[in-house]
Formats: sequence, structure tokens, C-alpha cells
Amino acid sequence: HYPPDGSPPFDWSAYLESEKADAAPIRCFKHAPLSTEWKSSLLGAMLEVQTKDETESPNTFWVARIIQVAGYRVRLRFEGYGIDSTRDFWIHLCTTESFPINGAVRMGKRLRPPKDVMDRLGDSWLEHISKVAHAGSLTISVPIDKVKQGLSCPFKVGMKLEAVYKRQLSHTCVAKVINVVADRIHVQYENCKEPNKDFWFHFASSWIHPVGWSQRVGHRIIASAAFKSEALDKGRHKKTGFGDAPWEIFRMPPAVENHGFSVGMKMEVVDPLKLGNICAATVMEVLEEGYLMIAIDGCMEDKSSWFCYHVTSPLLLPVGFCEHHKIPIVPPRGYENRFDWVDYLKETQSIAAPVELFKQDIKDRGFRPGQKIEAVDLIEPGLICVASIVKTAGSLISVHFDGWESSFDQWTDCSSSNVYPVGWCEMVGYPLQAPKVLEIHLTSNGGMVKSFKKRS
Ligand code: MLZ
Repeated sequence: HYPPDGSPPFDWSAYLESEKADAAPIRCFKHAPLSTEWKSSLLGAMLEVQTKDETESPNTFWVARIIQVAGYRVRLRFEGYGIDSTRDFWIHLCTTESFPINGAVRMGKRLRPPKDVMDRLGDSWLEHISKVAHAGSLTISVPIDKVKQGLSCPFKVGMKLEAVYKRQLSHTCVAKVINVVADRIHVQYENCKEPNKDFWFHFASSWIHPVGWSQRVGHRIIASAAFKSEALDKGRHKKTGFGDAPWEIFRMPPAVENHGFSVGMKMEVVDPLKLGNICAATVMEVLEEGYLMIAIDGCMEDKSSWFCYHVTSPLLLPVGFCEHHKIPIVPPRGYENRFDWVDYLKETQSIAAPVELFKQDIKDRGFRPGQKIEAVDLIEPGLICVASIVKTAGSLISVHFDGWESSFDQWTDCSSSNVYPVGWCEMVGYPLQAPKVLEIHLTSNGGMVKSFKKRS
């Protein structure tokens, strides 16, 4: 279990308090365990947890009320303390044993208040608690089977797949799963010479595909001739070869043919390599089944920088998106300080992809600026970091990594499987990157300069 050296996990409670911030509720995260079960607020709900009394047997439970919620973590107060907050304590709902009201006794536990509550309530504690039980108090139970299910992954170590190559997004590369952590897979690219050839994906990522996919849709792939000829057949018939990850376990968008996008159409996109940027972009190639090769305007000549988005991708945006949401668009090279879509389309003699082609149902999952989350750094996706929502725009959210310069911010879809509720890393035993602390330099004249760390 993380952390291997036994040091305590990141102290979310203290951090939220010092930042005076809230965590985004679990229900905002489409894919997170319990997000559909716990649709309404958990605040005020009662549950039975072990008393912290050292003198009592570990079988002793007492009723507590949820006073504050931070993702999977809640602050509890035992019944009997009234407004006294000094005995409040935090638990992780999925890693601490708890029962709904009346559940502990049913499971053979003893229901008894902590000693000081007992002293205060005297013999009336039993009466007190039966009142709580009968008052129809809101209670919750933690469906551990649902949690397990929500953290499971259909991929297994050793399975082969085609993954977009991190150093050249225009190509996929054969890759092998080398580790699975909850719903995330760690893969190693094969046949590539670079020294660090690993990458992490969520299992439902749109950057990973079954063996044969590239040739099926007409995407470029880095692979041997032998691999390609076998893959051609697998792709054509959606066949799974020995050792390949089966086609069914990939979350594939629907195959669409008459989507209306054509080569040369312009739009706005989230730059997959600089995820904080929304840029002017052009359709360079239309592949099969609704996949498009896109280039950021200004980089169109460099074919290796093209990248593939499906027509249903929430990161494909119609012309005018940025203006509508008051986000500064990143203009193509040569158009700094003078970018205007109308002039630009005229000058480049091109048309904007009609807005109806963007089949986006704008979702509001409830994220609000200021909320804290745990977010994958999509440039180094092995890192899951303490982060905040800075802005929402249509279906997009902008994620800021606490302590890092805003140039690290990343736009992502609000249903993205790369953002998690507070407490997720603790639950799955994965290291959470704490906010970067400012580096403080002393200057020669005794002053102090604070600086953020830059990406190395
Ligand atoms: N190698 C980089 C990591 C940056 C990670 C930022 N995550 C928000 C560095 O140490 O600069």
C-alpha cells in the first residue's frame, strides 16, 4: 500500500482548511465509484463507526453524523457531542468500516458511546440513540462491491494494443500493458528507440485502440511489416489475436460515416500537447468511421504533429467557442495580436466547419471554479496531482495543478476519466502529487524571491 515508506498520505483535510476550499462532490465525476449511487449531498447523514476509545474493544461502534464532505473523505462527529467540534475526525468512506443506522448491532458489533459521551448522557444513552434511529435520520451505507466494480479494469498485464505514440501523435505504436492500477493502465511502447517508452492511460482513453484498429481506420502506425500484415486482417474483421486486448474492452465511439467534416475545414481544438491552449485548427485528413486527422494552424506542414480526434470528441470545438466563453484563443503563428476569425477565413480562403457538425450535448456535471480534485497530468500521466477547477466552458473544465504555474493548466472534458474525487489516490493506494511548494530564493541584498517550478 502507498506510500511504501509508511509516511502518511497527503493531508487533504488540513489542505482544504488552509485553502478555505471545497472538494468537488463525487457525483460530478462520471466514472468514479459511487458517483451514481450518491447523487445527493451526504451532509448530515448518519452512520455507525468504531469509537476511538482505546479502552473499548474494537467491536464498539457509535453513531456519527457527517459534518463536512470532501470527495470520499468525510468529517464526522459522534452523537452526543452536540455543537462541540473538538472531537470531530475524518475518515475515508471506502476504507473505513462503517454501517448504516442499526447496522452495527446486526453485524454483531456493540453499540456504545465514547466514554465522555457516556458520562454525560448517563443511562439515557440508549434512549438517546433509539430516538436517532427512529427519527428517520438520513443514513448511508457504503456498497463496497460497487466500489470494487468501479475500480476494476478489463485490461490485464501482458495484453497488446495500439496506443497513440506520445512523441509523435500522428502515429500509433504497438504497446503492451505492464501494470494495472485500478482503472488505469501502464503501457510500454514496443519497437521504439527512445529510452523512456512508457505511458499511462485510463482504460477508456480515446488514445488507445485494439490491434488492427489503425489499419482499419487508416491511421499511421509504427510497427514491423509482419505486424502490419497480421493486423490488417485483424482490423478488417475485428479479430483478436493471441495476447491482444480483445476489441470489446475498448470504449470505442460509434462508427460514423456521414458526419459532414471535410478536409480544409477550420475549427477550434484543445491542443493535445499544450492542453492549456485552445487553438485554430484544420481538418487535414478524413479517416474511416468518423476519425479525423487535425493540425494546429501554423504547424500544418509538419505531418508528424497531426493528431487524431473522433468527430464526437468534446475537444473539437466550433469556430467562435473561445470568444463565446471569453477564453483567449491561441492564434496561429504570424497572427499574434491580430487574429480575427472572419479575416482569417477570408485570408486563408477556407470555411469554418458548420456548428451543427459538432454533436456536442453540452453537459454540466456540476463542477465549479475553486473546487479541489485529484487530476492526472496528461503530459506525464503517471502523475496524479492535487488540482483545482479554474473555469468551466461548455462541456470543458480547466484544471489547474496547485502550486504550478498556470502554463501547466489543462483543458479537459467534464466527463473525463482523468479527473478523480478527493480521496481517490488514497483509496487505490496510488501516490498523490502534493502541491508544489514555492521555491524561495534569497537575493544578495537580503530580499526574497518566490518562484514556481517549471516543467523540466
Ligand atoms: N518533470 C516535471 C514534472 C512536472 C509535473 C507537473 N505536474 C503538474 C518537473 O519536475 O518539472
